[in-house]
Amino acid sequence: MVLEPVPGARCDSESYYYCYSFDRELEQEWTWTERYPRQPEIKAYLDHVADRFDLRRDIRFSTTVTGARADADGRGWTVSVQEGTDLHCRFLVTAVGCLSAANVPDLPGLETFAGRWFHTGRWPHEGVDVTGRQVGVVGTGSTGIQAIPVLAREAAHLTVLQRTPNYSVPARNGPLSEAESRSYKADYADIRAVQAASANGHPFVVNPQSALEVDAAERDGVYRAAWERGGLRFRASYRDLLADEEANETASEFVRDRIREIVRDPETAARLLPHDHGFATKRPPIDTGYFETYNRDDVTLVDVRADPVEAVVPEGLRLRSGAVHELDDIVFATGFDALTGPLLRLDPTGPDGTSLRSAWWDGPRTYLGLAVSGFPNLFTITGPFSPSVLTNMPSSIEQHVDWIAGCLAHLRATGADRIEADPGAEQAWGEHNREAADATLLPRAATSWYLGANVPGKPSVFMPYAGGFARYAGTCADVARDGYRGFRLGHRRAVA
Ligand code: NA7
Repeated sequence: MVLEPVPGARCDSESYYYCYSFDRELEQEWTWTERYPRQPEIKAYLDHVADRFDLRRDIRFSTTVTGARADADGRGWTVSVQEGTDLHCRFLVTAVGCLSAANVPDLPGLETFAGRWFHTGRWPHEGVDVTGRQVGVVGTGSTGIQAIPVLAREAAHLTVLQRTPNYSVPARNGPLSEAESRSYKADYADIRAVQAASANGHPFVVNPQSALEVDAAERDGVYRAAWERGGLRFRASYRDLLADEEANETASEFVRDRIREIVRDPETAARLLPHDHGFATKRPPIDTGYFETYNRDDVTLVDVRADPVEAVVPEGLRLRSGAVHELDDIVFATGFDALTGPLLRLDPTGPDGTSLRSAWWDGPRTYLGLAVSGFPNLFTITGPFSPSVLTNMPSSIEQHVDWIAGCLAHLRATGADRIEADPGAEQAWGEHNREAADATLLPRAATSWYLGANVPGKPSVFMPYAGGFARYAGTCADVARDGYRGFRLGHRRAVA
């Protein structure tokens, strides 16, 4: 069977809120078919939105931006594209995504591999057939965990090369009934209000209790119910799961117990037990039959923390010990150069000739994750130090788009043609980010891509804003209300 798109890939927010909220009619007319849809359904939705709001006439498709440089007076940008001539604009808004720069391990010998290799972030549009093949998967993050059960069913044999054992909670995916669709459509006003007031842009309330203020039996009941319900809501079982190590350990151990229960071979189960970080301190995956897959005879789990992948050889992957895993196909589910990667690959240049890459040599600096000092008239949707990947992404994207649109309207109304983040405001925002992250357990997960740890040589900086979505959106609104506090606005002087 041709696996298209990426095997098993689903969004991990539920469909009824992994969508736009700006139009009440749009909410009512679109009906999702599954709790967690596949890429083709999400694409069909986006096509529908593009047509419904007549957006295509403003989009140039199949256009690769190769660079952007600010005008010397900081009042405009020249954007270079691979196809055609340069473009000029007054304001440049990047929407390059947080997880779009594929992280392919820099392994010697990749070009000598006799089989096929793929990165999940660059899966061929026409799909891939792995029927009857020896397949290796490198990586057990959200993507690997979703792909592994599907690849195992199709391949002759699947070898999973795991560096860091991960937690996962069942997604409990399934079709949405007519009654469920009617119910969420009827409740949209309330759903959106809960999302707006939440820490993560999800429409559920975090249990205000501490995991430590109830006895073990009650806690077990709460976790079991959350496990059965499935999805990211498990994380909302208690308010302190991401703030207190002891509280977190109760959830971590609950998931470890489920792994011990599901996986029949005790050695494999032991290898799958997460031990170096707490539940949800790295991005928490949700899955469909992930741990169960290790009960198959045609699946092998290899620990590449103890014995790392050292090279690609024509026959497959060679580990440091010299062991070679013979493979027909290698699937790198090795994640992304997150948050900063897509912006640094664009590498805009400011009015004084400074590139973003040199300005961020030791890590990102932004004001609100929306703007960068030294780069006037540039806005970065879901940039570093905004809540972005810690939230339901559509919520964060809409909040940024609305804020930027409001800012542009303000500039136009007041005759300003230049806006730049103040370096002092940017520095204070960076410090606030560090404090917000340090108030949680999130920076303690040493191998987290939130910290850039998955990309060799990347500066270790906790990149998403951990202070919560509602609080962040409130701050952005206050900044605008205070006349764009922390920004320098410029008006073109009248020519005498
Ligand atoms: P992730 O979550 O970054 O996972 C990547 C996985 O690949 C993770 O298990 C890594 O281990 C592993 N990895 C990366 N490089 C290597 C090398 N060189 N050798 C062995 N293993 C390696 O990416 P995903 O695509 O799964 O998910 C990204 C996000 O997309 C997801 O969270 C959703 O928000 C959507 P590590 O843990 O670093 O030891």
